[in-house]
Amino acid sequence: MAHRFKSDLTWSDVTPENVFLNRRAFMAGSAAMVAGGIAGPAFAASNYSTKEEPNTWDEITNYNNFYEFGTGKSDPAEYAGALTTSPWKVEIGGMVDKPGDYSFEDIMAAMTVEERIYRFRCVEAWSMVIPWNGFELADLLNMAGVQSGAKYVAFETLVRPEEMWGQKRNFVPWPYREGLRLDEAMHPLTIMATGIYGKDIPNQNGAPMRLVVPWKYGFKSIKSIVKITLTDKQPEASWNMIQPREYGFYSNVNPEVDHPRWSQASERRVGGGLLAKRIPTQMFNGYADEVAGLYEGMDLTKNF
Ligand SMILES: Nc1nc2c(c(=O)[nH]1)N[C@H]1C(S)=C(S)[C@@H](COP(=O)(O)O)O[C@H]1N2
Ligand SMILES: [Mo]
Repeated sequence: MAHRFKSDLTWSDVTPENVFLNRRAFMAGSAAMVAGGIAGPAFAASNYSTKEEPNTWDEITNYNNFYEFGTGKSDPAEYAGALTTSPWKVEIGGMVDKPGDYSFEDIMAAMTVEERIYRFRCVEAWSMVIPWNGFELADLLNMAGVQSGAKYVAFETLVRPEEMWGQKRNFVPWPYREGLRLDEAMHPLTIMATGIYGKDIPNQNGAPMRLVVPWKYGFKSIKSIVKITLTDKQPEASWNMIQPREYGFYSNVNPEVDHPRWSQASERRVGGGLLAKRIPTQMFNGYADEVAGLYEGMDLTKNF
């Protein structure tokens, strides 16, 4: 079992609510797995994790954006239970050596799952801290074999209006789609999340597998992915298609570039209460040391 990051801190160290896993049982379990050489999910914390206090399970799973289930913040929690997430397959295609349908089980058997506690900043100016479990997207792309001409990665969410009532309305041109430049997709901070707090990711958060790109506005982190395409052209991205003046292809978190209709200089941390003081938004959502180099020489007000 690969273990690429030294574990120094997990969510159970930084959260007051030790409700989902008993830490001692967890440690004993990992030790047994290592000793027995049993392959299983490893939730070692990585040195990419923030030490900020994570939001609670209830906050993370009841305040969501997932327009396939409605546009209200509590709609996904109310309606996403209708989505069948097993069996699940992801079609990986385009400029790859091994195109095809990959089952969720086969993907999970090949990937190393770890914990990443990331800040998450929605373009609407609310934010959370979320203890994801997931694997690096680079590992999945490498499994499919990225060909040398590929420059971008395109992602699509499933279309299944019988289970996703929002798709009977034109909230977004379906399927919800997003894209990354290949170097962004291959960056070690970019993960496919499959869990939260060590449990399977709930439907409302994008089961069984959703993208998390922590230095970009939340809408880039596309949920319930069924298609990944390697391409040499900049892919279509839903919010960029709807209103390109307001939602750029890059959509890197940037406190100095306001949304045309509101400031991006500060944010409301969910759970702080409505009267809580807003906190300053950080460049690249606090991940500048890791990712600013990807955008060297680019005018970030033009390439917003
Ligand atoms: N398929 C799909 N993915 C999506 C969305 C959506 O409506 N549909 N909303 C996006 C937005 S705007 C945000 S802020 C995040 C919210 O993720 P969360 O509900 O897990 O916090 O999901 C993103 N991914
Ligand atoms: Mo968002």
